[in-house]
Amino acid sequence: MKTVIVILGSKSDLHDMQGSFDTLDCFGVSYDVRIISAHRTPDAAADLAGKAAENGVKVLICAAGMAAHLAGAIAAHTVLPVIGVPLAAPPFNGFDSLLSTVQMPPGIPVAAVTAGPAGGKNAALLAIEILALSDPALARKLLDFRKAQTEKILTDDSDQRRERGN
Ligand code: RP5
Repeated sequence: MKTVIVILGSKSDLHDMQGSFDTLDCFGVSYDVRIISAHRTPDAAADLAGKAAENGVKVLICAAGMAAHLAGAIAAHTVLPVIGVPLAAPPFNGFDSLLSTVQMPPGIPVAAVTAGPAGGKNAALLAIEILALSDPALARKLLDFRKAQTEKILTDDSDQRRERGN
């Protein structure tokens, strides 16, 4: 078992979560991907979450759309940090999954990130930040990432100003 598990409510969520996989790969963080549904495979969800800590998992990322109870259902069975990614699906395009993910009752927290594919990337970064609390090499990679991100925006700004002549 790896330090991070990315759980998807459906195979149809794989594409939206590519940014999560790419980011974890980029930082060299090992992870497993599972397709487990809070509603359609509730026993598997409880089993995975209940055994995660003893299996060495440190953070769980849960991505789901519609009535997105996956992150909450996983959080109910573990005290490990759970990050929820609300994905967009018709007809409410993610507003439904946002509320289902973020509106946890007091006592069972879920760290809900951005709705949609950007949430996949942010969930991975948040998981990496949690792991970096006890991993100085990973913390340095995060600082390098932030620096490169800042430099890219500054370069984009100077490039576009030069192209526009201002
Ligand atoms: C959710 O329902 C899944 O996470 C997915 O976003 C949505 C639709 O699932 P499928 O019908 O594509 O399996 O549980």
